[in-house]
Amino acid sequence: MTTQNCILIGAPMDCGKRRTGCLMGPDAYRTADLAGALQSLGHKVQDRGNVTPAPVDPIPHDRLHKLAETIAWTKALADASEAALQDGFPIFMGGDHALALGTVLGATRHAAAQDKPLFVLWLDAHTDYHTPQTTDSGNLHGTPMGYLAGREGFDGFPAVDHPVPHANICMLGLRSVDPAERAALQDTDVTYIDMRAIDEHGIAGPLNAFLDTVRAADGMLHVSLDVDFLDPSVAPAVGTTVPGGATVREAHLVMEMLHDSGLMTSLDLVELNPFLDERGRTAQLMVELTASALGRRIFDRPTRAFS
Ligand code: Z70
Ligand code: MN
Ligand code: MN
Ligand code: MN
Repeated sequence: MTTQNCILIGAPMDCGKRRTGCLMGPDAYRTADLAGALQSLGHKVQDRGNVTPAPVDPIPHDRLHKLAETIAWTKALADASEAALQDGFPIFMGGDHALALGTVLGATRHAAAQDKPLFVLWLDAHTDYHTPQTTDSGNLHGTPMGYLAGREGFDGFPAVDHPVPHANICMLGLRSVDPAERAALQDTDVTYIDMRAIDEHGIAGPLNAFLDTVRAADGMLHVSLDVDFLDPSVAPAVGTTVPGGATVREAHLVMEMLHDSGLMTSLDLVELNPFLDERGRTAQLMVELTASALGRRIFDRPTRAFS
């Protein structure tokens, strides 16, 4: 890959769900030396520090958890994202998945200004396709895909002037989908590659088909990597563990394919809860996956064909 101007942005957002700890994520990535891993691949790396949202008066709500805080983060992160995309390749060190409300909103603005279509690859056990009305948990980290696709009901949030078309969204790794999300997604042309599809077809074929559509449209590609995409046996540091996740090898393959495609333009690392980690292993794995996405490979030339 060409040398990237990697821009690390800390997003210690912890209000998207009730269990706290994701606010320590950016420090864990810095401790695991994400910057050094990218520099060793020849990239320029700039750490812009952490985003700080504007102070808010809490909005009491009978169902939604920390609505005002989430809105303030969304605004601040959208601005940081849009600005960073003008300067290089942003990597958002979360923070819970509600941060994608803002990071992807910024990407929709940047892509619109460039007159390019935006695509989103959602690597997650969950679809995160709720609206504030459909969520049972009241946890807004379960809503960013709904918001970004232009679903109604996000009162108080910034307007999504350029929603991501459903056909431009690929969700990979799904194995925990709430009934309301399932019903709403059923009639869209979102590409979903659930664990059954991965078991039947492998991960490479379906992902390549999506990347082909991004390439054909000359699109920008935002990738949002939730720790719970991975199997909890290899990535325990997450509040919502769901068995049956991606293996280390599947996850590296996805990242290597993203690198080789040359299509990825921004990346979220979300839901790492260092309080739940075992000797930093999840943070370390996330750093290694990011390195694969930025060009680390086992050998520089492909293995000779066996047939
Ligand atoms: C569930 C909800 C969720 C992430 C859990 C879970 C959502 N659908 N998202 N972990 N990243 O509460 O809405
Ligand atoms: Mn998620
Ligand atoms: Mn516009
Ligand atoms: Mn998830």
